[in-house]
Amino acid sequence: MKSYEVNFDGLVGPTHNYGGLSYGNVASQSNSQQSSSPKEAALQGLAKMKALMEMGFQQGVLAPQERPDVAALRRLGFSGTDAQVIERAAKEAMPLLVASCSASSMWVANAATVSPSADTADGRVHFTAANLNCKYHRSIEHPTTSRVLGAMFANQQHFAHHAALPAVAQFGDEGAANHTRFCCEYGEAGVEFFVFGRSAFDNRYPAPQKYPARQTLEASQAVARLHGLREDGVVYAQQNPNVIDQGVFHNDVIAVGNGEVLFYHEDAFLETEQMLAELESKLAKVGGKFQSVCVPRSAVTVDDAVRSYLFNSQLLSRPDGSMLLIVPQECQANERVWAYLQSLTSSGGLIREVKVFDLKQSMQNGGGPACLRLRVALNETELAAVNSGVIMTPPLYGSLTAWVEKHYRDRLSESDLADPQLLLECRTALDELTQILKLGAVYPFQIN
Ligand code: SUG
Repeated sequence: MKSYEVNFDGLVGPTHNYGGLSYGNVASQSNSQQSSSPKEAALQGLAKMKALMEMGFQQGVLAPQERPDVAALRRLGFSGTDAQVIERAAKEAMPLLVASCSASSMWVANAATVSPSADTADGRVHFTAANLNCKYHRSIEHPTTSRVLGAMFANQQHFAHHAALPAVAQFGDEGAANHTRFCCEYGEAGVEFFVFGRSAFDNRYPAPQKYPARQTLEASQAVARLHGLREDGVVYAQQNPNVIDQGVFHNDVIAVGNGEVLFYHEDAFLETEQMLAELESKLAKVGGKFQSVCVPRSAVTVDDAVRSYLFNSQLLSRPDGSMLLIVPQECQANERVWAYLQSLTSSGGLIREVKVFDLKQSMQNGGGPACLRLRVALNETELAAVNSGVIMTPPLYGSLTAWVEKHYRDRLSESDLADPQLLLECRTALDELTQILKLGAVYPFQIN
């Protein structure tokens, strides 16, 4: 049976702004308080989805969330009408209003961890929504994420959904941003590669000194258990704590994998040799030949990687078996990174082509091409069971761009977040969106 990797991209929400909310994420910190363009951000994301669809890849879309999250503000003690809740939060605790307005759900690589049916004990595709417990503004995403994923992958014969792990730092889980899968064909059993930043219960694993390690070993192990993965089908590796301290807040800022290939930076992991050997032997057991492409620090420094987001690229398989790398334009702007990419594609290896995209609005908050997509490997039968409303087509692209043009503001700055009108605009837009994407009622304002 045919199988595919379907990329579901997060649609940028109408409140996209630069809140400076993510300590440890260099771009988020350095662009704090700048004014944003939600409209441009959403159109940039849609342009990437359209381009991939036109290149022949399976492309889907994942809906944004209701923001400001008034219910979250109410849980923090703000009361009155929705407008009063927003006004009071703006007056008394602006950082909490800013957090409740973040459009961070656009980075859907963090929405969930997904295991394809060929890897799981019950033969279904498993999803575990990420608790995103490290940052308050992200920790409020998972209830709606679960409802949206449930509406997209509703068929229980093929899809199994797990609630987010316990909401404590010991089970800090950032979803697919620290998860990669190696395989021969997407529909065949593969090896799932979980990268963690620290252990919550075992102090033999070193932790970073400066910035938080968001993903714990124990969270990754829990996800593997929930999904019913074989021991032989899982490899765990620790991220190098020194690179976390240099701004590599997720593994997908320093490594990306696809098919039988891992593309990574020399400094990305601890115990790299052992890890590569385990990946090679486990992939061999399912008939695969593991290949790794290591980018040496002499060619590209960790700082270059953090600034350019070279590794936050999408590594995609072309029909002839070669691979294509989708990179943000910041890679072209960095001389060393661009020179490296030229040498990589002309070296005769598997990665033959690089395509550049302008995702500046998202990049300024630390979200590159790979952050914006959730990969779901599906066979033909499973793909047919996905809610067809979320699969990208030329007419859907047309409807979504018209919807963005109609509802989104050109500019947004911090003071605009205090305007209760923004909530009404967001709800009006999302109500229409759930009809366009055929999602049914998924948002708090549609349910309560
Ligand atoms: O969690 N930025 C996100 C970026 C997530 C990128 N995802 C992956 N690497 N997979 C984060 O740090 C910034 C929001 C702000 O500051 O307004 C933010 O949440």
